Amino acid sequence: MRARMSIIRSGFQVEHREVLLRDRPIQMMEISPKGTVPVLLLGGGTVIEESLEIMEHVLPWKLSQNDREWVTRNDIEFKYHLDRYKYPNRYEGIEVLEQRDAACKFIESLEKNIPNGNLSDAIFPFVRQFANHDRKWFDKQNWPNVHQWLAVNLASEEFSICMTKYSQWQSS
Ligand SMILES: N[C@@H](CCC(=O)N[C@@H](CS)C(=O)NCC(=O)O)C(=O)O
Repeated sequence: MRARMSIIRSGFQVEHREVLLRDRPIQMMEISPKGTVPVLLLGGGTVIEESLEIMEHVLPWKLSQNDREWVTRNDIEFKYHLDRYKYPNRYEGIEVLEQRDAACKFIESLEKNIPNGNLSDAIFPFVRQFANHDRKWFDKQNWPNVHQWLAVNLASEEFSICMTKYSQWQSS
């Protein structure tokens, strides 16, 4: 999502190949055996396999050190608890509400430091997942800044382009 957002914002030209993770094409596994998306293959043959690095490659400016620290906290701490909150059965000994409480620590930090610009793009897709998992509960929390920030991002034209559904790429 964050890679798509940065491609949309920058106008970086790509040949988009939509991949189904349950049916990964051999062409993808050859250039990126780790098998996760997104993957960006550059003209010179360089492969970029991390969404944040794709973002940094396609945007004409770099994220600041402070932005990178927020992204790291999102990707390591928040995503850890988000995955366990959403999919407790995939892990051993998970107490869902403990995971939700732990994830809230990150949301509470965001509430005091609402991200903007590209940092927002890197983080809001994860907060959207957290919100959607139990939207009624999320909407009742006292996070006015986060609620407004999320609503603005979800209503953006870039996000609606980002959500366009594509059919699976087929090699010809
Ligand atoms: N650190 C990677 C994580 C990528 C990632 O986990 N992508 C998910 C989809 S959003 C995936 O490909 N999962 C498939 C799998 O892990 O088998 C990044 O941000 O680029």
